[in-house]
Amino acid sequence: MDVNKIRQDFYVLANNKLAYLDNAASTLKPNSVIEALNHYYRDLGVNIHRGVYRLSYEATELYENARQKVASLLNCDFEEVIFTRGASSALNLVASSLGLKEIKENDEIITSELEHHSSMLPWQNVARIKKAKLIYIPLNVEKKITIENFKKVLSDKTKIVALNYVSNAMGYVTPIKEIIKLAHEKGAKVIVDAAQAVPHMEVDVKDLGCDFLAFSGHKMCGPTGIGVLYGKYDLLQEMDPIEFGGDMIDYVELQKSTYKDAPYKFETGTPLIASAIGLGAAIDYIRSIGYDFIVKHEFKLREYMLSKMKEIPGITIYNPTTETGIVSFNIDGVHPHDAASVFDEENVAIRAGHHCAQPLMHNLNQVATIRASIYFYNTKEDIDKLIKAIKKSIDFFKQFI
Ligand code: C6P
Repeated sequence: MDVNKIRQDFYVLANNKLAYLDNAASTLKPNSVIEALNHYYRDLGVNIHRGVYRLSYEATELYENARQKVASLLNCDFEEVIFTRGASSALNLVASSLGLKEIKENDEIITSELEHHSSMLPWQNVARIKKAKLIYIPLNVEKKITIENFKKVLSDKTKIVALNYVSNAMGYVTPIKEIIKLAHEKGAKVIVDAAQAVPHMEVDVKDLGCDFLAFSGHKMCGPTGIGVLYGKYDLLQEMDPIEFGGDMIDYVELQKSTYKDAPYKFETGTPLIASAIGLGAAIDYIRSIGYDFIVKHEFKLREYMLSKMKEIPGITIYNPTTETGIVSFNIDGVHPHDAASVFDEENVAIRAGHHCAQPLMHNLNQVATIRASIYFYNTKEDIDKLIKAIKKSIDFFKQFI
């Protein structure tokens, strides 16, 4: 794989000197995805499932083909793929439907301080409403989730385990397969937030055995406004919809109605047609690159980035043992937002902030960090620009410290 050739597929990379290192927030979109969106809007532009004419048939086919592409990516059945607005909506759907129905007073829900708010807050809400207990796995000294610590909080009262597969703030990979096995032995259901996993590594839901798994399209070369909830079919069938209206019904009477089977009972109203089609194109694109290449390339760049960073005195790296392409750090004495402004002058895009993981920031004793996150189209030159920007920030701000 020639990364310089890959970069030509991305307008921003082909036409700009930007070192784009904010891929955990959102990735750039290749031309093929933009063309898929254009095709729908330009050549079709109609609604699906309802129209008895060719354009509508064609749009319906593209939309449902995208679902099939997701199913084949995750190794699940077509009916187990629900399109949502993003990972957040997907995670909220499980909590609002299954959570509010099944959780009882004093039941226990396990999550972690390493979660993105979207994996934690829906269960905080369920726990509050149902008077259940939200239990946090103690993080180890590196701030990782370990099996040993998971076992300390797992009990016969555990009904739900809601955890990330890859932490968006630290880049750690949760030992999720083993956790799922242990949770199932207690009869608990496991919801995996895979928003930072699916874009970067092969994820096989049958192999993991998870009950639910969520991710977003825009973090894997797809459009914004599309995400996926995978759920085991039997569980989805038992769950109630959380939105009611068009397209999700079987038969409507004045006082009661029946709904379609999963996944359609969860996709109310005109669905995210263009975005789903765009996600299908993104999956094709990522598969043409291949996860083998993505994993190897990101590993090489991460090692390079960490080795260069470690040579710079005056920076603190919070996750020196990161297992993916995410590195969180701070320049001693410099607010991350100030550093980010200097980086921007150097044409380096990173994220500075709490990364929607405020409890983790409290745990780190920080209000915010600088986060550099890589993807398969990044190069050593991007990392060199980052290192130069870090050195420039240190030079510039030392007069104020
Ligand atoms: N993290 C980040 O910069 P949405 O916003 O619904 O597409 O994805 C939410 C989400 C859920 N889980 C994880 C692990 C995530 O990383 C994200 C999104 C972005 O880290 C935006 S806050």
